[in-house]
Amino acid sequence: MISRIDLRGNALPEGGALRDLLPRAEFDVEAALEKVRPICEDVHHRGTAALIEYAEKFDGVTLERIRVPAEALAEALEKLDPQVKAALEESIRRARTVHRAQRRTEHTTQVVPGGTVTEKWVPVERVGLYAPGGRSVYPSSVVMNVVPAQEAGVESIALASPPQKEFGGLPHPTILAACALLGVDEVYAAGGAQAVAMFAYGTEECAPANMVTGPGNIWVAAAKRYFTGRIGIDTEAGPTEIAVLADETADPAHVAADLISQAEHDPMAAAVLVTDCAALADAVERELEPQVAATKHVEDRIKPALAGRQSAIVLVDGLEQGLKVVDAYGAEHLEIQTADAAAVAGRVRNAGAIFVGPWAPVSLGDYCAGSNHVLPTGGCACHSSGLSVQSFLKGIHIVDYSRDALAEVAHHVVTLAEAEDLPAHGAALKARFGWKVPGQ
Ligand code: HSO
Ligand code: ZN
Repeated sequence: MISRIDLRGNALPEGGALRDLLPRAEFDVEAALEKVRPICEDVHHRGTAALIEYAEKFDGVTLERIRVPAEALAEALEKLDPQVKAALEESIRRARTVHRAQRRTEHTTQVVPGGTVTEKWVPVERVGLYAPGGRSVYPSSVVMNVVPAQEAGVESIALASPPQKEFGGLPHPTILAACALLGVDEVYAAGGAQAVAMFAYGTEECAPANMVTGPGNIWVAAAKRYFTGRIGIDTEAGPTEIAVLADETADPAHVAADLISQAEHDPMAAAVLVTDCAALADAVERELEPQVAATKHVEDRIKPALAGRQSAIVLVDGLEQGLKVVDAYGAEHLEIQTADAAAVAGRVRNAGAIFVGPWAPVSLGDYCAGSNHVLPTGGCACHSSGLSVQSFLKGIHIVDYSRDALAEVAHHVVTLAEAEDLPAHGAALKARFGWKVPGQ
């Protein structure tokens, strides 16, 4: 059901070459760009009318307007299963606790007497969040996007989610209920690239946003790429990934369950076990069979995900090699199921989030750890972070120098300006000191 990559007995290649030996899904956003371009431009030129047409074409619903009425949000919250409501509230509470601690404070550095640089943090003014429909109706992702934006102090938060035929053209009721729980009242029934275009350009109903975040399919990712530069985005979300670094102390039943848990998302999802223990590898493989058979999304998602070339059991010669492999892979989620897991976790450089020891499965992080589950995929964990309060903040340097403080350094500025053949830069200082720069 899952392939093996045996790296034992050899010195591992470095960096990129090692990464090339490891499995990874292909997610060709570039190819999708050509298809989303005309949709985005159509929304630009025809606004709501275009969105209504796309809802008809892609979602099979006839809408009169895109904005979801306030009563629909209130009704969805009223009808929400009380247990789901309690669980979402706990998820929100924990996420708020963690994300509140990420807030940044203004800091002033005195560089020289009379010369300061203050770094001020300003939230993005307006953010559009995307919540997928179809097989990925995840109210938990609404929580993971809204909470950091709110804790960052974003004033205007709107959410878009595809209209659902079976719910009369509204987004899925649990998405609406999650919005109501979080106090987000500006919601649109729009999906795919057209929803991203609505936020990027604005329409008659929806003011343009400065940033769009949230998971989505390849069309959403392509639209985000199309608008990069015009608006801010979070990282492009590809299919979800779990890597488990395990030794002989790991429980094979738990490792198998955790690999399956993320394979459940998508036939392209990746599940990778890295271990130095061949007996554990065998035991995990034995566990996979019955556990897969006993679960739900077997044929359409789990089996293709585990059997796909993006998933594998990777055998290594010991923990040091294991760490090299997980660092080269840069998983979205990395579990450490080894002896002294906390110390091992402390040595990992590249991962979206790290789950330490036997009692921190990825599913905990998906819902109720307090951590964020919008994380970098496709190896982007080698250079990027998951969603956080910081994602919604802009740092601004405020430079404040007195005459004396400027005079003290003016000759250096003029020298550097001349070295770069930019004499007008130097002239801006000379003009202030009667064209004779002190110290020159
Ligand atoms: N594991 C997914 C998030 C998710 N899981 C939502 C369940 N619902 C990507 O981090
Ligand atoms: Zn998940």
